[in-house]
Amino acid sequence: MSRASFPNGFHWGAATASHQIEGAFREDGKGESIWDRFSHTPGRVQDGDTGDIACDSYHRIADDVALLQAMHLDSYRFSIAWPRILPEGTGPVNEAGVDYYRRLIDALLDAGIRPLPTLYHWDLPQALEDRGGWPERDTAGRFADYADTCMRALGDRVDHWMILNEPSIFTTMGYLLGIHAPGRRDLEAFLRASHTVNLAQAEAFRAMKAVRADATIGTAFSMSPCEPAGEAEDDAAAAERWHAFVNLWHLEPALRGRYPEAFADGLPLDHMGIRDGDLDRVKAPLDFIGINLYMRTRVTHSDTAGWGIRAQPIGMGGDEGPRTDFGWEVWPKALCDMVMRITRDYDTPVIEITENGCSYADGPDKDGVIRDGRRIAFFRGFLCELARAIEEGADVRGYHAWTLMDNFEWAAGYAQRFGLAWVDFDDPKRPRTLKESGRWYGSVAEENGFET
Ligand code: IFM
Repeated sequence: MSRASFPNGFHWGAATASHQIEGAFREDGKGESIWDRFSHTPGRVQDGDTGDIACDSYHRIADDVALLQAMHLDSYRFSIAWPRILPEGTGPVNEAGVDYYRRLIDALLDAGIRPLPTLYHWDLPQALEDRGGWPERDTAGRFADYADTCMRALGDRVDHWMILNEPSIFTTMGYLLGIHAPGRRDLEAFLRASHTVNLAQAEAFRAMKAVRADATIGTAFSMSPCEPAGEAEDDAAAAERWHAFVNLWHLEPALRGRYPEAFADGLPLDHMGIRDGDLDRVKAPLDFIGINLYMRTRVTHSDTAGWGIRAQPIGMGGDEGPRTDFGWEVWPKALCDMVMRITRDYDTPVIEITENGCSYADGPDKDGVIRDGRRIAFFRGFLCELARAIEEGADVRGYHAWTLMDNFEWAAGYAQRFGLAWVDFDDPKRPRTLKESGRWYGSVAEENGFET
């Protein structure tokens, strides 16, 4: 028997996001977000589900902290709802909203848990979407003002911050494919949004460092190792372009002040609204790279696909591993491959795994026990691969399971359960019960590793 072990001081955590857990969607002065508007629009979210109550975390700080403690976790990644702090996206600060996060952070600190807030996990104030949303360049400045507000309000008690969650996902799903809020399908809007988001990331970074130069600041990037689907050379080239587009589009500008070569015939710079000096403006020497990873991606060359990228991802992962209830292939090696690629290509940066997890619907049996062995197998596999990457030289400082408890899974509503704890959405008190996977993960955190 051997052991998957992790460095001393390694952070074990869980992740959530404001709109997915908080509820209280119009309480204490909170403004409307694009997800409030989107989920209240019939036909947008499965079963007509909304985040109006979600896990009711706005009223259940103690329950959430107790769950983290029960699993011996020492890091909690949550997000701050921009419209709770600035209801109109700009203008006067809503002190009640700030107070909620102060109480949450203080409860975490009292429990010896590191708060790791993300400034933007997809709940743009609707008022800003009404003024053009992310495709509108001005949104970058509004975001930097919001970042400055958060750092001034909470920087006395939070050392580690994340700017964005999965910029490539929220711009693609929200502005190109229309599957997520605000539900637009417009290539030009998407291209402009992706550049505004890169400006926003860098301007927020500078605004935050101006308030607290010693803060540790990163972003959580959605990543997936891209493999050629076939033997042909053009599949290999297509996989590299897709890698540039899905994994590096928001990282390379920050770290190197340039866009990666994702488009077969050159970058659509004019369509992105890039102005002179912008490639300097998008630079932000992030203190760490957050990696959110769920699966690998297989890619084939296609002359017509990918809006000029000429690459077509196939399916949800490959077709060798088992599938989660969401249909995503379980392929643990993807984590080691991705971490090592970033380690090699960016000179061994500090990395945190900011999300990794799986959706399985397993619920309480007749004794009330949630036997989700498939989730344990998932975490076992991925954590073994993470230990391998660390052994091979990657500088990984922490791991955050997605997610602390079942919650609002965006367009899938409550139909997909990713939690380490089961939430009873039929009960107004939203009771949480640790699943078997939560117990297992807790033992890993307590022992900083596990027997394989
Ligand atoms: O629930 C999401 C999360 O908000 C962002 N990353 C992927 C998760 C699972 O789909």
